[in-house]
Amino acid sequence: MCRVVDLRQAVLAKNDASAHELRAHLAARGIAVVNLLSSPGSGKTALLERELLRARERAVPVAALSADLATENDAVRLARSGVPVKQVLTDGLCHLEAGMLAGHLDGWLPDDTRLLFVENVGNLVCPASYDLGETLRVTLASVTEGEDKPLKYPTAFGLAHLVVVTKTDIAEAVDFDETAFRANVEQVNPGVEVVLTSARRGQGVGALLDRALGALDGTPVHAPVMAREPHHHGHGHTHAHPEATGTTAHIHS
Ligand SMILES: Nc1nc2c(ncn2[C@@H]2O[C@H](COP(=O)(O)OP(=O)(O)OP(=O)(O)O)[C@@H](O)[C@H]2O)c(=O)[nH]1
Ligand SMILES: [Mg+2]
Repeated sequence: MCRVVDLRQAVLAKNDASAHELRAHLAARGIAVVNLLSSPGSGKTALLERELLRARERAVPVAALSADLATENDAVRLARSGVPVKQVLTDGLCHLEAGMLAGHLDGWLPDDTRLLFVENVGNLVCPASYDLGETLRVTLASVTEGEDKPLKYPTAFGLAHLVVVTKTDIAEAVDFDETAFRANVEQVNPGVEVVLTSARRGQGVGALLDRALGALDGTPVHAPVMAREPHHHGHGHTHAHPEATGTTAHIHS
């Protein structure tokens, strides 16, 4: 008899269970989580720095957690805003997992927090498959990355509740085609909102805060067509991370 165990699916199924638990825990505490996903250098930290300052101005209790493979650079930048900030080093892992996040929140996240911003490890592949129990999943792309990225990373853009374009202040210099980008986003995630931002110039700053507070107050969050499907052990499954299927590991016994 041959039993086939799909390791990747098992890992994702375990993460889904932790995410489910964390989502319920955060909901009970009245906390919304914003999970920020993008390739390295898209401007996650830069935009977040502005959003945290805006939150302070508006007296919204927020906190931020940043994940990277190495360095505390982002936490140092974010901490200048004066809000509680934590840096997580992932020890080589290219994404955050729900269980890890839950462990880091324990004993750190202040009781009065309403919004927690999580800056995921910079890449558009691994983090896309891991639910963190977030209320809002935001996928960012800078104008320098090319209009085709939503098509190349359909899971990251397809599961987003909100898509953010960054660095619009340099859009002209790199011939960014906004119409083409929007059309590509629409292909993988029909109806999702696309917000244009420039952390440099302040354009679009406050959009993340507004959408997250809206979600906390009951404004319906966009429902992506590419719904996250439950991950099961074993074969015969379908799942929503097509660009990563080539890395699936199997054990035959
Ligand atoms: N022109 C311009 N540059 C920006 C803007 N936002 C960020 N940058 C620059 O882009 C570079 C990367 O920005 P970060 O905020 O560190 O990007 P990140 O996505 O957090 O990067 P990782 O955490 O390493 O994945 C920096 O040199 C920023 O100064 C912007 O709105 N306009
Ligand atoms: Mg960063």
